[in-house]
Amino acid sequence: MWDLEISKIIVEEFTEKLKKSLDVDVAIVGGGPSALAASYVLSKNGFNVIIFEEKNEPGGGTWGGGMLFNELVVEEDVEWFLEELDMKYKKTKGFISIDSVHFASALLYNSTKVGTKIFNNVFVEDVLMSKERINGVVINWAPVIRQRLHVDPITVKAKYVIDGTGHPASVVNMVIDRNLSIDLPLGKIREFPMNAKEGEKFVLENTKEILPGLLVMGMAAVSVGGGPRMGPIFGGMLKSGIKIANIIIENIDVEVKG
Ligand code: 48F
Repeated sequence: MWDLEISKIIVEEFTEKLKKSLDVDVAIVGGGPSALAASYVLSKNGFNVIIFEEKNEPGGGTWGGGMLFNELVVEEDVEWFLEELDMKYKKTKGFISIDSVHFASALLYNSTKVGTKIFNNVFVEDVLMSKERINGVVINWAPVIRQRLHVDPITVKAKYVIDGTGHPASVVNMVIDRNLSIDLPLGKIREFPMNAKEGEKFVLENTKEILPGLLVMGMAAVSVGGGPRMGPIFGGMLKSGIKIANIIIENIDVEVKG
């Protein structure tokens, strides 16, 4: 009976995928452009990478371009990355312009093609931590959280957790809520008004490991560092993801205990 077979395939394959994802090298929270760039580089280099995205559609703030004009801009120095991902784009006025739907889908396609597993509709509600470091994340179905159902989560162990949650820097906020002191330059998570040129520089400078096992990238790095937002220019997001991937590639030999 087809209907039964179809259901069995879905349940068995998903279970298999989730089982393999319970103990990983890198868990990324949020499925925006920085996450997709980071996961592409990490997976391509043989790391076991998962992304948890609370929405049905991963891609974060890419799909709508600027004010729903579905076109976005990157700097010319990321052209090599667009080429590597086989994207179509146009050089204009010293920048590169790309259809935002094409950009989002190319990132998603390439990241998953090299092995990243994306779990959509999954909300990261907490972190796993020992005295020494952040050891993973605590997950639940996003609809469970939205409906405020009284259902316990499950945990995922990871050598590194990356906060790729964009403007709210949700993971860093969770850690602060747990009373762990993080050295925030402004003493709190804060973003400044739009300034594309400064913001693009700032995001890269503030992309780093902020606690053992916890790294920040993309807009989360800007909010944590206290810098200006930059709107619909996305080169900094790609470069931030690539930078965080390279930081991890150079340090991955950590032993995760607990
Ligand atoms: O905000 P977002 O696109 O992250 P990003 O990679 O890129 C920022 C740009 O889109 C844009 C910008 C560029 O100039 O300013 O804003 O920093 O994507 C973040 C994703 O994280 C998800 C959220 O739904 C979004 O898709 N997210 C946030 N908190 C959680 C989460 C959570 N606790 N669990 C799972 N997903």
